[in-house]
Amino acid sequence: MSAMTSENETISVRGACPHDCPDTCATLIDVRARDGRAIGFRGDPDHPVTQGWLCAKVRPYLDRVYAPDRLLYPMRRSGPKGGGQWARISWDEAIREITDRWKTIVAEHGAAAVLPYSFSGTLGLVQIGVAGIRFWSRMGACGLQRSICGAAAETAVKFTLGGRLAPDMRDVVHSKLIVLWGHNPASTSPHFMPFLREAQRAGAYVVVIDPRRTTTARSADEHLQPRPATDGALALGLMHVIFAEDLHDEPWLDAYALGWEALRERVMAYPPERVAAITGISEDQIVTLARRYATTKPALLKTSDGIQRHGNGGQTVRALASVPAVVGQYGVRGGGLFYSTSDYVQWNGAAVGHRAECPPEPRKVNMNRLGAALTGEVADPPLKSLYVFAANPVGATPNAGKIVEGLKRDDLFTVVHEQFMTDTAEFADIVLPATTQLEQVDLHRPYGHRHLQYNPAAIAPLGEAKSNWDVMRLLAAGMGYDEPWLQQDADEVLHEIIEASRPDNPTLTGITLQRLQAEGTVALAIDDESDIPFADGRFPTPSGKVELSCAAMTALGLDPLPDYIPPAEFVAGLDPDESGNQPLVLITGAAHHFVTTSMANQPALLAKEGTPFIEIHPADAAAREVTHGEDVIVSNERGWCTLRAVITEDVPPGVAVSPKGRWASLSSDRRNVNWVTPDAVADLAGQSTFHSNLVHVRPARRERAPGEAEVMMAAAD
Ligand SMILES: Nc1nc2c(c(=O)[nH]1)N[C@H]1C(S)=C(S)[C@@H](COP(=O)(O)OP(=O)(O)OC[C@H]3O[C@@H](n4cnc5c(=O)[nH]c(N)nc54)[C@H](O)[C@@H]3O)O[C@H]1N2
Ligand SMILES: Nc1nc2c(c(=O)[nH]1)N[C@H]1C(S)=C(S)[C@@H](COP(=O)(O)OP(=O)(O)OC[C@H]3O[C@@H](n4cnc5c(=O)[nH]c(N)nc54)[C@H](O)[C@@H]3O)O[C@H]1N2
Ligand SMILES: [Mo]
Repeated sequence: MSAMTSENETISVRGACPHDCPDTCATLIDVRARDGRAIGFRGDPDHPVTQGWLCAKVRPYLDRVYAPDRLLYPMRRSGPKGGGQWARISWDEAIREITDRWKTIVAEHGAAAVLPYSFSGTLGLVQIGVAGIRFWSRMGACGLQRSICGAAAETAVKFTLGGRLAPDMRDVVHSKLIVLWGHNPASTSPHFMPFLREAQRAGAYVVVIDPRRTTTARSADEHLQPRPATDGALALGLMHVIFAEDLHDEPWLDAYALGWEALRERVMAYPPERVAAITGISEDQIVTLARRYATTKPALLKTSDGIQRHGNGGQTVRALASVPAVVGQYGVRGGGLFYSTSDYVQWNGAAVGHRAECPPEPRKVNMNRLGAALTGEVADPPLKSLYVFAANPVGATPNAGKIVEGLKRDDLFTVVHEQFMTDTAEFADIVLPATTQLEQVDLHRPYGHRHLQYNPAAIAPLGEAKSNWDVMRLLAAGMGYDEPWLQQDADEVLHEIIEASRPDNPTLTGITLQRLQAEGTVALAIDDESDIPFADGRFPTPSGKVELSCAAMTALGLDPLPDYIPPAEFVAGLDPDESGNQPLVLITGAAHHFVTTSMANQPALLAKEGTPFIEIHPADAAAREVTHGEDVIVSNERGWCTLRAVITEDVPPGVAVSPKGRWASLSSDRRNVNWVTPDAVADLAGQSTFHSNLVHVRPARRERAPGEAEVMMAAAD
């Protein structure tokens, strides 16, 4: 080997993309032997689903890892909260200061006054799963209801089918009809798209149901644009037609479903004319889709979480999950429901959390109500400390203006563990530097395919960055907790959980930590019989059947049958604006080049996404005298923000779209769209209601919004 080659000799390390996406790509990191620097970041071509290519947002990952603005050292605030003045401190000082403050708070108010807030910066078992439970349980800290994303859908699918089991995404090539319902995989699950294209080339018919003409919708055979939050009615209407025209599969329902006659009774109330009035979709389209769905087999219904972020989200997903049953499409290759694969492995809860060895959880705070919780809704004891990791609530959580108000409290002690100075980290008392996936160990269980993926640390931590779990170990020692399960290293944690989980998870047969370390990606042990979910006719529900009528819901005081109930925000309405315009419904789904607020500070990706914008229909723009490309004020009773108007027929009249994820600190008004999103909770599981959101839109030039003078002043200095 020449001197030149050995100078640049690299080793390739197999890893896993940690971000909140069903695809969980297998990655290859090329590390230069000479100095341990990562110089290449690629998809692993050996992965059967992700197949060696990365999405546009993760491809430039090394820009993120080596970004000049990475947080590398612990820092203490040295000016007013949010004032941007920091002093570097050591880890020892940071841990001592945090644990001293907590000891005082616990003594005065109890540990319930300390709220840990984490969500989806990483989806790893150690760095979010274990780091989100063990230390906090030991402390007896305030619990967090993790309901910002898909809680209602998860619960609805569990009630209906018994678990989140979905087909192999490659099996879509067997489908003859694919309904992508409130789901935009071209942006949010890009590795599904090549398989979808293959199905289309083989003649499959693709229907997209989404108020917005998304990238996914553009390549569909048919695009239906219901009014937001009316899909429950649409699903009930499809079932109405199917039953009325005797297209249902009665022998299948008799054998495998519970309560189908009661459901048939319920859908009587949803004839096409009523559903057309509710959804804005024509009777003809409803009837045609119902007939097509009932007669084109196999038919796959694929959905995700975007569709259920509104007041009726839980019942909407109950209705969606019922549709395949009515035509006997569960247990069929190429058919059924694709929601999530998360329950193919259920990690042993005792090994993950060690809860039985801890004090009981004193209470839970719904993460969607963070602002309210910090400003008085939670009392006795009030929240006195907030510890944020792997989350950016100011950027990503509804009613953000309230969160900022809470974070400004002088008597709130806030610690943020982050890779970057986010909108949330700005308000911290202490900021701790976090490793990226390249610098930490983890194990991933994807929600879109059936593999496990091990991720070793490919490079040393940058600066003094530490992983979530390593910080928990320091905090545990600082608090004086001496349980051995608070001091294991990441691999020891994984070994314990895998060994404890295998006896109850046939899918883990033959899977050990050692094998994961050696192979990186390991397919779950799924045999021919279990390959197609529910092919044996058994559902892991209490009755063993698809529960179209669900006794567990009755027991909780919920409607046991799916129904359509308009979200409370829509019923309450919003007064017309000063020109007499009715409010628009604002939906705020995924941006193509970010994962929520992650990556939304990377210059190359920001350049692709452009100025924060809002799409409105030409008719709505005309009525509000808004011209294409000008700034508008988007407002309601919660707050306001400034966005650039994009006038387009991609959205229907009455609906506006502004993708989530923008950083307030990178916006001209230091706000983002979450200054207007609702913190009300939905009909099931404390679900967020981002999309049942009424707003007014008016040109920024016309008049100042309330509070805008403040922004002009901020911009002037
Ligand atoms: N590029 C990218 N990928 C991501 C993310 C990201 O931010 N960016 N986020 C990740 C996360 S956290 C998640 S949970 C998943 C979500 O994955 P998806 O659910 O696919 O993504 P969303 O964009 O939230 O919602 C999908 C679609 O639902 C539509 N929608 C909204 N309300 C309604 C409604 O009432 N009815 C119907 N029919 N459609 C509606 C929106 O217009 C949107 O196009 O994506 C993950 N992947
Ligand atoms: N308007 C609107 N807002 C939404 C939604 C919507 O539909 N509309 N969707 C919601 C959904 S679906 C979700 S899932 C939530 C997601 O909301 P969050 O979970 O808050 O996710 P992000 O905004 O991506 O912020 C994650 C942060 O974690 C940091 N991070 C990454 N890895 C690590 C790590 O290993 N350790 C530590 N300590 N930090 C790390 C990243 O730098 C980033 O700042 O957003 C919600 N926000
Ligand atoms: Mo999410």
